[in-house]
Amino acid sequence: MRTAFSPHHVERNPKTELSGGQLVTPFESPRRAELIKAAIETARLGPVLKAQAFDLEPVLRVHDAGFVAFLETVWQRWQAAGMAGEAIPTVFPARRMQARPVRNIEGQLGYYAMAVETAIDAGTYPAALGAKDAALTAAQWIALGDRCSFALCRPPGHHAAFDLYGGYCFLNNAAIAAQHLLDHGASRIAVLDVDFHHGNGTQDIFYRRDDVLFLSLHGDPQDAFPHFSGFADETGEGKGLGFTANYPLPPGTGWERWAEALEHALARVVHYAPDVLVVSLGVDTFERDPISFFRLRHPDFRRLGGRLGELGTPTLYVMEGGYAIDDIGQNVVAVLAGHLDR
Ligand code: Q9C
Ligand code: ZN
Repeated sequence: MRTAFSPHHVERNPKTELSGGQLVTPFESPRRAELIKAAIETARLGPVLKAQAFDLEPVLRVHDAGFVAFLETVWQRWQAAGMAGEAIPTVFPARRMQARPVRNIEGQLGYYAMAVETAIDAGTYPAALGAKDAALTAAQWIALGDRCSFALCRPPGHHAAFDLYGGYCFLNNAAIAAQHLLDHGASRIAVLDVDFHHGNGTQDIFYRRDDVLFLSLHGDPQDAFPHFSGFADETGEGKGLGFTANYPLPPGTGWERWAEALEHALARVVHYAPDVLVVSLGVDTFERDPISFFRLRHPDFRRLGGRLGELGTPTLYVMEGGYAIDDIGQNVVAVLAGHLDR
């Protein structure tokens, strides 16, 4: 199995995340990707290769052009406005206000943000471009016949919607890859999101479509971020009705209950018979994750990979969350090794 990786990820290294009313060192750190890369190499799962550079065309298939232009220019404009710290919004188009991308940079930050924990720094955009390159490179390998590949993306992507960033995400790597596969021969893609958090961005992008089946297992939005997306009654719209499935689960959920939801989701995948399965792989379901509340244990990640490998569908794994730094490499390797049955 090949892994695609972009060294540009290190360029995103913000000093701040708003958490519990304090500016703390971000949970989503450069070390995460380096530890995963090292664990894959140590486990000899296959080569870790530098991502190929793609242009913006595949990005603009799923994201708003104004949003991408905002990401491209926000840091320079924030600095030009004389702001001393990292770029964080302060005001939002809340209920009954005008949701318009006004010219002022603070106004634009509020317009394009879905959450404020995620500060933007000088290297955020180049890192986000590198993550999308990793996703597209690993997708290309699947299009050319690989049975399984891994996009070691950082920053993650699944909270990034058509025209929204937040939840540590800027470009939706999994959605960009899924659309690229559809544009290069696939007719149906299933995206299975096993990150602890609901993949609101991926859901948003494909909500009205029947060529992407989106399934997500996650902490109940009553209790967990992103709080306003991921309820069981969100099932798609228009011709996409029935092509979104959400499995919100309560605090303390362990393997038994989680695997029950997984089996429901996998039955839907098998019935849909996708050409490719894209897995939004977060390992923040781990029992010691610092910001999440599921209780999956290390061996459960191997079970997950094994179960996905049994489907026999070409599978693209796309890295999302996971913040238990001491265990992140081993947990990701467990999923991939389980899939490869080695
Ligand atoms: N007090 C991903 O896993 N806020 N994003 C958490 C904790 C943001 C997670 C609040 C969580 C974002 C890709
Ligand atoms: Zn997550």
